[in-house]
Amino acid sequence: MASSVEHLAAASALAPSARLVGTVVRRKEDPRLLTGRGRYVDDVRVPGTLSAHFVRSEVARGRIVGLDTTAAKAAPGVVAVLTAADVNGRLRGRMAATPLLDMVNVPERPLADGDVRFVGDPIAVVVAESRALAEDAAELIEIDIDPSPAVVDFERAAASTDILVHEGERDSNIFSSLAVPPDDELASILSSSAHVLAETYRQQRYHAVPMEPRGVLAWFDPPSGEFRVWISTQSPHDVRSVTSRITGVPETHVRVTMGDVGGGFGQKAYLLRDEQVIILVAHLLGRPVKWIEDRRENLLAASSARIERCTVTLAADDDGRLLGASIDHLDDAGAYPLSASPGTMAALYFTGPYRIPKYAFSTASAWTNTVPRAPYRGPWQIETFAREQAMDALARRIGVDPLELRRRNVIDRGELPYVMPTGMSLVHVSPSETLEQAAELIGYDAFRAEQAAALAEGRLLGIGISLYIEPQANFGVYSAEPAHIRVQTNGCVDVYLGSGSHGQGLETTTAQLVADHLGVAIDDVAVHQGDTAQTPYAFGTGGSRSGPILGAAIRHAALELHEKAVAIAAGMLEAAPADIEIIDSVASVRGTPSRSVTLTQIAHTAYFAPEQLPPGAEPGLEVISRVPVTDPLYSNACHICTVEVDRHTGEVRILRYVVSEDCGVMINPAIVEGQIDGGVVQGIGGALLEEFVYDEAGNPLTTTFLDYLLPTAADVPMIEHGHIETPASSPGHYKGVGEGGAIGAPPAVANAVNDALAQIGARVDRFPMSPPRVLEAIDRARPTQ
Ligand code: MCN
Repeated sequence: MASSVEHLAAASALAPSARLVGTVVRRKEDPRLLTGRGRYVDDVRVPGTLSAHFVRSEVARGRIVGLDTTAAKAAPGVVAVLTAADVNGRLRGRMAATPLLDMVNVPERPLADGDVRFVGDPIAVVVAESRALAEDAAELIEIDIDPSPAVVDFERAAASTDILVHEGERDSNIFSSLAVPPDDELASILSSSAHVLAETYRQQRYHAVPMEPRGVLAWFDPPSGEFRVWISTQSPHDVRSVTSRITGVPETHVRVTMGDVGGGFGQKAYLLRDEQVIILVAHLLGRPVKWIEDRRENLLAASSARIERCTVTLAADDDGRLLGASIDHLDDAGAYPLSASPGTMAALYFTGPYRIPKYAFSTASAWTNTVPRAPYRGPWQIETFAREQAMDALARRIGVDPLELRRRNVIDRGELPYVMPTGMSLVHVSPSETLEQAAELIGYDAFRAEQAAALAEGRLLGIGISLYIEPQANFGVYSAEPAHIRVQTNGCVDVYLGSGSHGQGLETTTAQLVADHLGVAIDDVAVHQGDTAQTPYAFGTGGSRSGPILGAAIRHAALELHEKAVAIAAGMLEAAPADIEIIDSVASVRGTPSRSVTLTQIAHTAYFAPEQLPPGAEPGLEVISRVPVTDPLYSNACHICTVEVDRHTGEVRILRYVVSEDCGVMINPAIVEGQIDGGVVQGIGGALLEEFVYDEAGNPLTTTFLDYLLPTAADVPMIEHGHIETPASSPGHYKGVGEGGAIGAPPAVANAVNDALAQIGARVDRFPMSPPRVLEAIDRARPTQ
């Protein structure tokens, strides 16, 4: 991948001994994962395991008037057929994730009880000797549902009082709402400025689609009282807490292991409803029960995201300088969301990289008779999606180039800390530098000339920019991550992480940090993650926090151990600690390499000869660190892409895609770029291909990959990278990068497509921008003869 690095102040941010941090180190986990030696949930074998299969509603809304499981119960190999009557009464506590207990007010019920509320709502679970037998028996269950009109459209749901998703339990379809209305000054700015743009942007429903669907193997063993759970998750420790809470089994008796995870993208951040059913069923049966979601189920019943509407009002003066803004945001929560709306984050960060002095917002979230919403990579990204398209629309309105409009409004480094109108203080960001770097990398001005020449030949080329700030969640439980490092008695190093990788390459970046800051060879570092019996408590991986927050803890723990090892070595070598250096697990007196001891000898002393330790030193060589990172943490980036739109077929081809990213000090630039690329590909899918469609009655129409279209290698160009490294104030100065690609890409692509189409007076405002929609827009713009 092309790459351009501008180190602003990074050098001073690195440890003096840094050799691996900041360099491309090949991923330690790849030989295992690429040769099929990963261990996913379905690879776990426990003797006597039963298979579970869900029977789900085929109706979006209605009363269950008949449910006969007799024939299924008598089918070969069937151990149990369970419905709400068997399972729901066993629920001992709240189903919402622990940090969200105060934010989720959805009725919590494991299986549909009396009525169904979306297609895919689990009604019964068949447990049998094998998956095939469970699926066969499921066919024998007779379900009679008396359907009633469903509310599928979230904008209608928000206003509806005649159809309530949770009728009898909630008196409206509003899941949550928050507003800070405009004051008189802003109201006047928004009505009487030289340029006022008011436009509504709608995003379609699309899904996380992890390569490994959800899966859980739960085993409650009554004689021992032990509960084992193997699960594909982003937060094993919270799975443990929720398992304990819903079953009443003491948390000390619950052990959760996550193994390798084939992608989560937010869908696996919180324990979802059907996974909790499996845990309850395993508790009830006292036998190991496995459920591996199939692809159709994952599309139909796991979770959706991104289905949102945002009306943006932007006011600017004659020169295009932004004076004020307001947004009115609404999203679709689906029927049973177990997580909060991302609307508040979207509203708080809407002004993003621009100088916007006055701002107001309203945001709400509505229940609908559809699959529940869960977080998805950059859950709040509607703010970038709407703002960046609005910036292009405003530029067209004013008659300036979109790059120029951004240049006039982007926050410069000299203005930092910049207090956003919502009160948050932007620090350590570089929006204008990333804008300029991306414009240079793509050759913005040259492209404009190429575009004009192409138009003369009848070809439609376009260029699109998207600029954003990516906040990292670092409040409450999210502000600290633990790292436990143990130098073993033979000098090898084990690192135990409370969170775990589901594709982010944490084994590698963790080992890099430990190798550098402790002074050991990277191959001597083993990283363990995702087992609650081994690792310290952490909420889990999400919010792009492994780099900044876990990184700070790993670094701190390694430095603490380094200091102790130096003190022990100094005693052993009869030298001053200041003269000791540790490189590749050998401590020596600086300038006299022959005076040295190995880390093995140091560890031996630490564990086996405590009487030889320096005064006051504790025996052993291990540390657990949690470094709270509470200062604001923001990454930022600029995406620019170029496209060609085929005016005859409506097809969009991405020609080039450039990302200039600032995630502070990069621990591993290859992993950083891989994270960006993965996110960009998902964002391209969102802009051009992916959509989960319901008909008006709430029937899903896209439950296979034949009709739910994912981007393939042929749809994506090589992504080119530029980096700006503005150190954060946190230890190590790392900022997160995992979500940005998926945030920036949809509006960059949309702006490029509409930049191409603007040349013939056309505009697409429905997503994904599929060929028929592009053709329709071109047709609409064609002058009638
Ligand atoms: N990193 C780095 N230098 C930095 C920052 C990060 O080298 N300055 C490295 C980190 O050490 C880590 C990786 O980059 O190895 C990502 O770090 P970070 O940005 O902190 O993100 P998290 O590890 O916390 O991952 C969460 C984020 C989210 S929220 C989703 S959703 C997501 C994602 O990352 N889902 C993913 N990336 C994913 N990648 C894969 N392959 N699969 C998913 O499900």
